[in-house]
Amino acid sequence: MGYRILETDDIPGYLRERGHWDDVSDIRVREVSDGNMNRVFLASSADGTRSLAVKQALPWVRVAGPSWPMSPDRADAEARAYDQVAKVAPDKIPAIHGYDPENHALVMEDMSDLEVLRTRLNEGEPYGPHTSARIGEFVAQFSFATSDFGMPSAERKALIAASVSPELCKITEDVVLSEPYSEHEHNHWHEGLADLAASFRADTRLRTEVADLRHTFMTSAQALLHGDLHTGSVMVGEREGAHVVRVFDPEFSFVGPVGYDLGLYWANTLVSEERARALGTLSDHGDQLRLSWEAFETEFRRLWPTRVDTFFDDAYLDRFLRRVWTESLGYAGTEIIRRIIGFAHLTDLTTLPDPVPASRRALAIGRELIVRRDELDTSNAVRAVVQPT
Ligand code: SR1
Ligand code: MG
Repeated sequence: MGYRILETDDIPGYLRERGHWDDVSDIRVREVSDGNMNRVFLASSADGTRSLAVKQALPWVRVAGPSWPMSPDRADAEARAYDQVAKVAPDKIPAIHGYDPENHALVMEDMSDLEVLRTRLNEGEPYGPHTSARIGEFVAQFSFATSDFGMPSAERKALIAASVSPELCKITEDVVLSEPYSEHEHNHWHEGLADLAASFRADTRLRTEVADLRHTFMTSAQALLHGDLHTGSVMVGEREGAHVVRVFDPEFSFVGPVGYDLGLYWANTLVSEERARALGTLSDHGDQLRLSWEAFETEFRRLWPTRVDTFFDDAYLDRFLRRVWTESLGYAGTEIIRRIIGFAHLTDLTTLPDPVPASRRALAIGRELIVRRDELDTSNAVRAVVQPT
């Protein structure tokens, strides 16, 4: 039948065709699309006892419309990432009930009982004691398993070949790792930030450091990554008395530097901290970089004795983790900057009564993380950059 764009009314029939639901008369559907890229529908039974989510990639960037075409093959990358994570961290992703490559659609667990982490933080809630630890473990488990430490060489070469995602990587190379430092029609900013945007474009030291991070993004094939691990890609909540953390939306998944995933998460925690500081709701925000790193490092070291290639010795592990730390700081800086003067901004800042002071502070922090990443060797050193004097 070929690829067709699903509308709300198509979902009951689609779920029956795909073998997920027999009684179409029982299905109620609502569209809940929220991110920049795709459509999402929630289907539930009339009595509310059963529900599923359907996510479909459109042939364009959803928020831009058909003027920005984008292959829906990105859903293949998402399904592939979920397959890999399911082997090592199934408790940290939604249950996937099926992938339909013809329609680029995933049928998955309805997580509407949980809340997007960014939404919760924007409402003034704290992270709580477990969220960032689970994220650190997620990055460690996923990256270790898909690195040369956790996967036999030939299997990994096949994974690298299958996971090449040129179109989505190009988006990141452009909107995250170059456009914010050049004149580009995608860029926009609050008028109170125009001087900083101009100074970043003229900052040759900063541009060279970003070029280095960009080239590492393009060439370092350490592990399969989520690729867009911001606080809008994390759901949190309680189920049966337990704190639940689910990472979703890995459509930007590719084989790259592990620090890219940690760095994106760190950037978003640091921006959430600036929002909380501006609103006087600061709580545990300042602990999150440290907590996620400690959980990442602990889990990576716990997995290390299981490595398949033992030529990589313990001394190399220390060196590898140091490199991940340093690159994470650099990518955190690029994510902060692009979210303020690039294409896709963060509601953490845009919904502040006056976004300018917090955005200026965040931009300054982002620059520091990039240009001083080699010398910022502990979470306390990073704190000294972030903490107002
Ligand atoms: C055109 S896409 C802009 C951003 O939206 C996605 O969520 C990614 O973060 C991407 O960089
Ligand atoms: Mg997304």
